[in-house]
Amino acid sequence: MSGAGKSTLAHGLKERLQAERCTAVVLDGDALRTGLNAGLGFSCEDRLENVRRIAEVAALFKAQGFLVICSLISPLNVHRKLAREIVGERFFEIHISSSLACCEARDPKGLYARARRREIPEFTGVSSPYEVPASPNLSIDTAGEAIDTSVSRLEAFARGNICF
Ligand code: GGZ
Repeated sequence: MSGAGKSTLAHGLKERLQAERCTAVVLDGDALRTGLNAGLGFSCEDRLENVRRIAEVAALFKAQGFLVICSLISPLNVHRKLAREIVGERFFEIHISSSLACCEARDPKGLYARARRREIPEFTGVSSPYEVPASPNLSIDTAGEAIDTSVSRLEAFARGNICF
């Protein structure tokens, strides 16, 4: 969810991998919403289109040998299923599993406060659903550990599952 630490961990992992000469790229949902996905909102349909576009871009990068790290909420099982279908083999789902209470306490951009005041509609975890992944390939609770530790676990996962 928003504030769980997706972007921080994605960029942390990318830096570690690049130090090992692995060509990694981050596709961040929030960042892409300012350009490629500007114009999409947060309805279920728009989120599906957001995920679809990012998965298509990921597939293009993957086909050219990049390790692609996608950091986006993709809140419903149907969103993750679509992404998996588009990307194909070597798709790994990583759940950044911070609780709503923890994300809301962090609230780095003040979005939860605005969502509670109903200034932002369809806010994930507040007024729009989040389905916890049933069987992610890896789960990391960012409330319980330091950023560096989480990045190390991601790096170990990448080393164990992806050749680079
Ligand atoms: C969820 C929202 C919303 C609503 C703006 N719901 O903490 P952030 O700021 O950087 O991450 C959130 C980001 C979510 O975009 P995604 O493309 O990852 O979402 S999805 O995969 O569901 O399509 C948050 C900000 O956008 N944001 N409004 N209503 N997050």
